[in-house]
Amino acid sequence: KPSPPLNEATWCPKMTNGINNGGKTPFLIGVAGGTASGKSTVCKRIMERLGQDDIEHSERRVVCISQDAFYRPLTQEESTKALKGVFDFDHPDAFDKELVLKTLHQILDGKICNIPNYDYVTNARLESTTTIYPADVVLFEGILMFYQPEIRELFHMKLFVDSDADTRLARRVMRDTRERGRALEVVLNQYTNLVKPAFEEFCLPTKKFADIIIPRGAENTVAIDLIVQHIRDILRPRQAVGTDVEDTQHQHTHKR
Ligand code: UZR
Ligand code: MG
Repeated sequence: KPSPPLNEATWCPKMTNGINNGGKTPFLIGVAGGTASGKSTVCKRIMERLGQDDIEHSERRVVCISQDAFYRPLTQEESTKALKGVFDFDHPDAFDKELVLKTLHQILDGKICNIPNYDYVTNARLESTTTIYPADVVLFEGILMFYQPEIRELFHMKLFVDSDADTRLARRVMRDTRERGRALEVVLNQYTNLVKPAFEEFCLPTKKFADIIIPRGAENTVAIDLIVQHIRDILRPRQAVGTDVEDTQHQHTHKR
């Protein structure tokens, strides 16, 4: 096997002791885009294509985390507003930025970490948490993933899912009324008064930070295939074209 250049981090097979040894780091992919643009679905497709969706969490080499888990706890007053649909969940301040940063650093250090579980019905964190095990590739998706420079600069690859606003609104209405038990009027008011203006002010301007913009979201299988192929190439050690990669596929090199 060729040895990696000294100034590059090398990733080894999955570690089970919860601690990374020697500065090895997973490949971190940020996925941003407006509400209901298809961020979660794009991540799911990438996971599927890399054969990671139907295996035990602790065994996964690719994991996906949502920014939803990082909504900060609300005060009593904010919580009352949230129940009326007038709290701004699309503003950067709605998120626990410190926890996002801490989690990303733990992931980059190859450590096991626990993240909150969020309940959209009560707009609050649940008692339970989710354990994130060290993996080779970590996808982190959310509307404002590229807003804060400190967070943005940690990603090795940045994707922006760019679906039409009317498509997003249609999906958002379906999701909020069916899955989150909200009244149509509340959903539409919230969209017009809070979601749309915040998208334009905070999310859309971060599109320029993306390495890849994916039009039409999860429907765009060509883009998803290209990204999956790129991830495979990055994770594969450098070698002559056409050689067998089966036994070396668990060793990766990439720049940090
Ligand atoms: P995605 N959101 C809720 O509806 N309720 C909450 O408790 C927390 C967040 C919404 C939020 C944002 N806006 O538009 C959306 N509101 O979740 C982001 N109101 O999630 O990217 O999956 O659409
Ligand atoms: Mg989502």
